[in-house]
Amino acid sequence: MMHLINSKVLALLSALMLGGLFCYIFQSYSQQYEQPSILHGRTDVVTVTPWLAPVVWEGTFNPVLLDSIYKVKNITVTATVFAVGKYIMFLKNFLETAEQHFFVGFKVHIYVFTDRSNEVPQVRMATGRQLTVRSVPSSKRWQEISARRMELIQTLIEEQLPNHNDYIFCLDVDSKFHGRWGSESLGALVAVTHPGYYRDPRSRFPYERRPASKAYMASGEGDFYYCGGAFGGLLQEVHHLAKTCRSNFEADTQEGIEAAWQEESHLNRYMWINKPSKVLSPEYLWQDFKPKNPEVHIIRFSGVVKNYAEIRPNT
Ligand code: UD2
Repeated sequence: MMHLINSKVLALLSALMLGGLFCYIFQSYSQQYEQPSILHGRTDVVTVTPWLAPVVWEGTFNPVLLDSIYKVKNITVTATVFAVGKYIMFLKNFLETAEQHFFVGFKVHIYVFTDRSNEVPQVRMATGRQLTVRSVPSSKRWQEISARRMELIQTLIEEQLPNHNDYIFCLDVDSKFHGRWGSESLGALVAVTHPGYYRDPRSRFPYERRPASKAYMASGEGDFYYCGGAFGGLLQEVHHLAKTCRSNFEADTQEGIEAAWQEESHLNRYMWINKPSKVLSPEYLWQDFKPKNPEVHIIRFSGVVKNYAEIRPNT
């Protein structure tokens, strides 16, 4: 009798275990996630541009689903960051927070461009993530440091990054990650709307307004005002962007012109002509000194407060 009960209990337990195993396998392979809707979603913000590029806001995407799409593609995400002169002081925070939030679980390669290689902090990086330090000359003008980035990004892509199916993001160093920045941001050409201007009419955007400049934007032109501090996309697209902005910047220099916001002005002209295929909301580059607006549910990356007079080589 006892023997019979034992075997019944055993059979029941085995059935339960098998059932659990089946559910687990079924769930992992069937990729179950919340049903998408074309009727319900965020209504307080615009989530698509008039040229039908997504505008990425919290609540418009499923991170687990997106990661599973890009994981199988085995992509590498490169990030460039410049830390010239005293800006090296921002690098530790940038790198440490990137470890916590920037493409976690993906292959990431960060290139640091600096004139102070010996001051690059040691930051522990997870498996699959690496850092390369590149030496660049110092400069007496911050405008030049900021603007020369396009040239160095162009050369990096030409010389070091032959796999054109991969992605790159070019980021300001005086910033920190606070929340996820991941596969939802991937696209052919990606721009971030500037936190200071996204509520303004285009007449207030600080575009370059002199017709003699190659960054010129006439009144009535322009979609958004984009940040110079974060942009990216497929390597071949960003290569074209960097090459064009660099060549326009140099043509301006020949004429004795420096655009109002250096390479940011050229980037804005470029994005007006070559519409970004994905637009990132100001969640992707906020500014620490700005209080959070209600439509911003999460700040993912933000510029730290800095004393320009103290850190720039010139004023
Ligand atoms: C804005 C843009 C910046 C750039 C600049 C115009 C944002 C958030 N920032 O910021 O990307 O377009 O206007 O030129 O959109 N740098 C050094 N050493 C220096 C000076 C600059 O390494 O001495 C590098 C560093 O990576 C820094 C970047 O250049 O993050 C931009 O310089 P910035 O942060 O001083 O420019 P800012 O705040 O005016």
